Amino acid sequence: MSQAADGRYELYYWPSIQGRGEFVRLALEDAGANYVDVARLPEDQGGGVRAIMSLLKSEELEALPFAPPLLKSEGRVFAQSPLILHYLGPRLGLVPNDEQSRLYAHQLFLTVADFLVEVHDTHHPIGVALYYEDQKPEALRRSEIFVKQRLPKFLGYFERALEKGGGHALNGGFSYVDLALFQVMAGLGYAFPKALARVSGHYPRLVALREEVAARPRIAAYLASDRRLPFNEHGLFRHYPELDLG
Ligand SMILES: N[C@@H](CCC(=O)N[C@@H](CS)C(=O)NCC(=O)O)C(=O)O
Repeated sequence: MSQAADGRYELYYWPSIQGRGEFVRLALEDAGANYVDVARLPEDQGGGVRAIMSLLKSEELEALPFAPPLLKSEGRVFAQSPLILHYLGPRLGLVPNDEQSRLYAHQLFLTVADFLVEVHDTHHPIGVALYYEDQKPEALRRSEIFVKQRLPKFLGYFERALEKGGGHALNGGFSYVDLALFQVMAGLGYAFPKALARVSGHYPRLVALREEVAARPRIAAYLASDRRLPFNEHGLFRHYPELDLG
């Protein structure tokens, strides 16, 4: 199970949602990397959900993965989106070279990952195995707290990071954290359009970064392509108007 001889990266992620896999897709796309989004291939070409399940259950892996996204590269398979990006960052030229920058990028992305859990909990505060419809009152309570307290706290922190970095997350230049912040803003714009519109005046750097990233040539081409899945009500960022407490 090695990385293909041509140096191709293989991403294994749910084929119908952006989810956490999207943070990896954006990095690979922005770098123009040679990669395959394996589960989006037809099953008869080794793709589909079956490809993910067989990798998750494989007895041959040294590092046991818990959940997708998974990356196969250089003979290794590993999971956890922050770890995948920590690994890919230097290889794709998406983090400055020095150790301090790499550690700070990792710290920032881990904070994005924390935020994603809270975003997810707005629509699934009780359990992932339950339908949203079975936890609506709790989702509403959770979303009130999210919109009033947690959203401004996290966005305020990311805005401060951009201020410190001179418009990007890291002082040394564009990084995978900037791509992640783009995705956070795009996701919030889909899931909580009213709430985001109400507060976005407080976060001019995040708003500007979202536009800057969307205009990067490879990202613009990706967003216009069918490789970019639409947001939907199966992913992390879901639009339920009743939770968008603007
Ligand atoms: N911390 C992990 C979370 C992975 C995760 O929660 N993956 C989701 C999809 S975004 C999943 O398939 N979870 C299955 C499960 O938790 O049972 C990461 O950032 O990669």
